[in-house]
Amino acid sequence: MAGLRLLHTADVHLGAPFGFLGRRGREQRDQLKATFSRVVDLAMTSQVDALLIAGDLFDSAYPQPGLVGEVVYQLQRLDSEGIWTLIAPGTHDRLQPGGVYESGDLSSLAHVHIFRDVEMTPYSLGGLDLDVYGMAVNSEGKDVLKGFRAEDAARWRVGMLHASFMLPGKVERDEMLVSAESVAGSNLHYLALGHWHTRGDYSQGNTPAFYCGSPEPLDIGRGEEGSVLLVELEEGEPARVQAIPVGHRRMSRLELDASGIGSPAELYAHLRRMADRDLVLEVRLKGMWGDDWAASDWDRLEDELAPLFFHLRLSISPAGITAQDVEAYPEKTVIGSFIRIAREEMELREGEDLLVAEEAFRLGLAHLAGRS
Ligand SMILES: [Mn+2]
Repeated sequence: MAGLRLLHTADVHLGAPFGFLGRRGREQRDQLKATFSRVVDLAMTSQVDALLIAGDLFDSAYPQPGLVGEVVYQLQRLDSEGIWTLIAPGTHDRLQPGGVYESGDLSSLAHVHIFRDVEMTPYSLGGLDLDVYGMAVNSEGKDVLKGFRAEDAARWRVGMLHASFMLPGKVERDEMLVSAESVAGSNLHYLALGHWHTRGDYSQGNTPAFYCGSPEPLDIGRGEEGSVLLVELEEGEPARVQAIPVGHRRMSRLELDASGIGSPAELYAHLRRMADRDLVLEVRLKGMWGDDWAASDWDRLEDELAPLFFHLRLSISPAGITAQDVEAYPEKTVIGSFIRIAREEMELREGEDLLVAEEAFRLGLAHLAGRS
């Protein structure tokens, strides 16, 4: 009996705004399209039977018509080769009246199927002796595979879900959940998961279950490369699941303790060595105490280094202000009192507000230290 080859992707987030990248957001939006095109290339060169997209292909249920046109073009390339594309609407591109999955642009292609039911529903690909089970996101917050068992009718049984994997004590609530127990009892040969943007193996019992991660990084994290999964199923053999890197950029957060670095010149050298025009780097500095650091011109450092990266952001971590640092500047001094007030402010803020407070703190501290 012939085996089955699948390419598994999810969380492409086409059209994502990338506001945190400032003027480079548009370039990263274009990169997502280029990376998706690479995924389609890979589906063709790897001669897969089907491309599985386990949710959040688009960043929104109402993407720009031009973007939908690009995706129709890409899926046409697969369609003309007889390669199937199976799509589960996700949380970002959820099924909505008049939304992208109702307009018909995508589903007019012969080899494209969109799962529109809000419970696991099989779609049979007769020529491949394959049943694919999938669903659109519902918001019941329950284990969506509870009691589910794929029927033995077809030779191959594959599932697609955009859901969080339940980890007792850690992950227990989300719109869609799936439990270890229900995955183990699903009778599927492979479960393609989406929703978490980092690749991971969540196989249970005899059921291989994987998050493929985003093909192109979306958020600043540990600098993982974007990838897709090539899944090969053969009669009587365990599934072969192989990560294939397709991402172009990396996004990384770095915490640096200035006291360990030594001096501003050494900090410059440290960051200079990391220069990479495809790297988004957020550096959080802490422990910059002493005159050397207080007098350094952070804006100039950032301006000097930024062109060597795709995007660079330097910020002072409020967590870096230790009790000891505060001790170094007694409360009755201007700096000491400023640090105490600023720290209280930063504790009350989060997100963009926190970044603004951190910037004010950084400038204020440099200013005061420069005068002392
Ligand atoms: Mn997502």
